[in-house]
Amino acid sequence: MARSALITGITGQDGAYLAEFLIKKGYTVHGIKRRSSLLNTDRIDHLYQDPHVEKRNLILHYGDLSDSMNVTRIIQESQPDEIYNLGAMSHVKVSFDIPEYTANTDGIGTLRILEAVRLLGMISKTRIYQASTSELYGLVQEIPQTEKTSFYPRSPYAVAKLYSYWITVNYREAYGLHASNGILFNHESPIRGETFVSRKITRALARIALGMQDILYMGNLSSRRDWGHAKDYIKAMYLILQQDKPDDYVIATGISTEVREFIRNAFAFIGVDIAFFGENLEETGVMKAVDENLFCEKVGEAHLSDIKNRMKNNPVFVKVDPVYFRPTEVDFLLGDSSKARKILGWSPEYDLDGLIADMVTSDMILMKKEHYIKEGGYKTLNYFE
Ligand code: NAP
Ligand code: G4F
Repeated sequence: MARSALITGITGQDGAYLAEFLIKKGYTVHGIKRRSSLLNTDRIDHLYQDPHVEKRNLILHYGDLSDSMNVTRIIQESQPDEIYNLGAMSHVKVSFDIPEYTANTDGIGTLRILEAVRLLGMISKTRIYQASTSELYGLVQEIPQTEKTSFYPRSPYAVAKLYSYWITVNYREAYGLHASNGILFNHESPIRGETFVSRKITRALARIALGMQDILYMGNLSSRRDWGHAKDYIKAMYLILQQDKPDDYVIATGISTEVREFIRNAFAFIGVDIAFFGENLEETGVMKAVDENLFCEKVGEAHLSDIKNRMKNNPVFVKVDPVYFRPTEVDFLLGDSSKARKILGWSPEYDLDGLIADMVTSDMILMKKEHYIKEGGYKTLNYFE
């Protein structure tokens, strides 16, 4: 019989990639989606099947991690072999604005799943993956961070995730549940939420190159992250649940990069050389030169004269706005995923340049479509040849 999985957070970045991956492996995938006033299934629409198809491999249930009865009923009805608990209010900065909601969803939500599996008598049937995070390391106590590094969370989000981490470990030890934590470092993709820093940069880059935006306002340019590609990271989630023994694993690339450097590398991909001047709130990013051939290849010849004029007359395109600062920041993350590489046989296929290329290429296509609609058609630009 086909294996079945339940994914909370299926409408999010990781949920969408994981659902596609598991369906390709022959799984029947159940997903929890929240009711919202607008459709929120963009990322999984390509996987959708008519409810009248006899044997569907993707089944969506309305639900919410804050609702115990709902969570319990969905687990009972779907009888999953594997649960991937990816649902969360996942934005660190926003968690300072809605700390109680974040604790309820990202902390107690995990307990609701574990307890449902226990009370439904599914301990020997169902394996659980908990989406833990490098944010747990916060004010880092060791470099690089491993499974043994002490945690020091620095946001309501991270504190809620700390509860989830330990309650997962506790249910494993107390009741023998096959429950594991993946301690995943930052991972991004073309379908990353638009307010996370990587996507904010690649989206703004495309808009600036097309003349649709002047300034990219940023927060802390000096923080460093260990960035990977979500497509690689969801494979690790799957591998973790295929192990005979449940355990906790760090998933990371082992390379840490400054936000400032991410911006520089992204602009280099379209042939624009940039530099940063000034300090703190006065820091600015400035366009210095353009590789015309590369710019024409990645953006289009139609926009070359505009970017050259922009560079001559008004080269500042990054400014700092303190509204994006966090009350307590995580300055530096660098993961050591030796254990996962050895035991799971996992390693990432994408490096940072590959990730940036994927994201910028995708946002360039999306923004060209927006620009095309705004400009009223093909009159001047042949975008889709
Ligand atoms: P994401 O794109 O923000 O997706 C979060 C998902 O959770 C969405 O489907 C969202 O639904 C759902 N959700 C939010 N609140 C919920 C609630 N109360 N009940 C049920 N579902 C709810 O996040 P992601 O980047 O895919 O990350 C997946 C998981 O990994 C999250 O738990 C995140 O905290 C964790 N994580 C992420 C990273 C990373 O770098 N991406 C690293 C480590 C850990 P809507 O679509 O309706 O909003
Ligand atoms: O992209 P971010 O918002 O990601 P953050 O805070 O690292 O959290 C993400 O990764 C975690 C794993 O470590 C996940 F658990 C979590 O769910 C989420 O997916 O910010 C990255 C860095 C921060 O230091 C932030 O202060 O970029 C800095 N930054 C600078 N300017 C900015 C901005 N972040 C955002 N979102 N927007 C800015 O304008």
